[in-house]
Amino acid sequence: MTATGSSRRQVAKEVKDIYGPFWEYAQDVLRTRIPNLADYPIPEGYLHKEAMTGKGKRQALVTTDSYAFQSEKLRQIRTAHVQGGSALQVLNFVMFPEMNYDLPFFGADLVTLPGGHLIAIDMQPLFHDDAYRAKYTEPVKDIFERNKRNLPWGGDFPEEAAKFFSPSFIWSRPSEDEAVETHVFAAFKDYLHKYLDLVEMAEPVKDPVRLQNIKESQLAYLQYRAEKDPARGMFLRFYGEDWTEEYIHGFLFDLERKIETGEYSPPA
Ligand code: DBV
Repeated sequence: MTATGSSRRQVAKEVKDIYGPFWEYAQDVLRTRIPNLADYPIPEGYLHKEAMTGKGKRQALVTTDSYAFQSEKLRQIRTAHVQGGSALQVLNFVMFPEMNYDLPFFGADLVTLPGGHLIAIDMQPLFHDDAYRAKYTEPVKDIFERNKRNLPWGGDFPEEAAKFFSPSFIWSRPSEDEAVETHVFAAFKDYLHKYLDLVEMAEPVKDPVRLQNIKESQLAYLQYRAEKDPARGMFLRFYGEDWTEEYIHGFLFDLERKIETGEYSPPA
């Protein structure tokens, strides 16, 4: 059911779009720092989605907007921006490297719920050996040390997900909006620029064994995230099962599907 003009305008006026400035900033940086940045196809019906949720005073419009780009070294750069009033704001921004690079994934999961904010920002490693850590975790150490001072560790964390995060993982649950607008935004900018530095320096991998290892590690990450997406429950409530499963497997974590359909074959 689509909201009438007046109630949509009324809802929008009352609610702060806390992560809009993050995505505005990121788009500017992507456009200025990535050569030949191109649009990435977003499936029909997934660019913008909305639904009314809740009853009476708690009724709210929940919109989900999707954005996606691609470049020579980044197979998919995509964002889901969910806005559901003051009780729910989400920016999930992930960059997936091409399979002939051993680059980590850039992952930012910025979530605002009634109970407060949940922040996960990381360069998620493909491998956990010393050589890989020296290449992709060491360079992040300084910005990690600097930003974690203002963003204390977020506590409880799904054990099974730990292998997908690096030692420089920013995981925090700030309670004040002000901390998000200042400290989280600062960390977001630092990690975005550092990641694009690593992308700029990355050389294509030629060794067939290493290429196979990269493929297996990328697919393991994508499969985990598609299977255990913490937002699945939320999307199911708002938009139903068909839309949700297609959004997760056909856009948010689409590698397996793209390989199956032959739309993507790892660069030789
Ligand atoms: N998380 C996503 C996508 C989202 C999203 C695509 C577009 O991967 C939102 C939406 N994350 C989201 C929401 C919550 C979380 C929680 C709405 C809150 C769920 C709730 O409490 O109801 C990092 N995101 C989390 C959590 C972690 C992450 C650790 C808390 C634990 C949890 O609820 O599972 N990033 C996220 C994650 C991995 C990752 C789980 C796993 C590898 O890379």
